[in-house]
Amino acid sequence: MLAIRTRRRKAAALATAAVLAGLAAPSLTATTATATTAAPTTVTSDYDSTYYKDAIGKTGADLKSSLHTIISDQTKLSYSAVWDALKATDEDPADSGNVVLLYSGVSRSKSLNGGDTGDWNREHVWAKSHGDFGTATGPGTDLHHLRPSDVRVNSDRGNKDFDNGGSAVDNGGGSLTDSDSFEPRDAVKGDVARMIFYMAVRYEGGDGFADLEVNGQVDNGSNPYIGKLSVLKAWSDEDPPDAFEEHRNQVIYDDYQHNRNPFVDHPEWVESIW
Ligand SMILES: [Ca+2]
Ligand SMILES: [Ca+2]
Ligand SMILES: [Ca+2]
Repeated sequence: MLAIRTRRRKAAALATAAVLAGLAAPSLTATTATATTAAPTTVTSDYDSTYYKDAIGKTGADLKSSLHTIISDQTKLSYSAVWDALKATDEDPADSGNVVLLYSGVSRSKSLNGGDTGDWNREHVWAKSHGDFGTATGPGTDLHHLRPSDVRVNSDRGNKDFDNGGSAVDNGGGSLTDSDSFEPRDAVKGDVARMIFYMAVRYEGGDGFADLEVNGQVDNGSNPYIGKLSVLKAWSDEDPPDAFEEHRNQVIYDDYQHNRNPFVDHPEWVESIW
């Protein structure tokens, strides 16, 4: 998988270099006689001709609708099964006995899952009160937005929306918070944004759950919305997917839910839809 990822990166880098140099992509000059300008920079994933084939070429609402259909075909976990799944998806690459905690960045023993101070627990990045989906099998057990978090830091985040600003969270790894919002540390800002965007596409009012959507506010309370859209888009740009985020997407796809977060594979789709 690492080799595949590397190839993809190299291909993307070459395509970008070609565009920067003002060169048309070779495939365009070879197959399209009327091409007179360089192709826009495109992102490719290993799943474009298979998993994403019905979405490729679409934009905006059509893209969102197509992705919803694709990613809704999934296996669903019970809330108790989430514990062991997170031990796999968020394993510390440097220590297989540990998981990496989302907001603090701390590496902590997998065996310290629980509810006491010093434990890690199951953080719902899309706060479960925003749409009131709880921990029933469904959005409340969807691994694509569940992450190990320090119990106290999880409590400090609570059900706040996301925005820039505030004061430092205790042992929060650089995360900030104020009365109405939470700002995760820089290294996971994009991860958080892409988890939120996944949830907005995956949950469209079916399955007996609310239609989750992103909006421009920070005081959403129990409404099925999370903000702040402009900030989440900026975070996605500033913190593109890295090996850890891509690996957890792959583990969820291969071993658990068998669906993918499209925004980890195609971060540019955020801008197309929102
Ligand atoms: Ca605020
Ligand atoms: Ca990141
Ligand atoms: Ca939705």
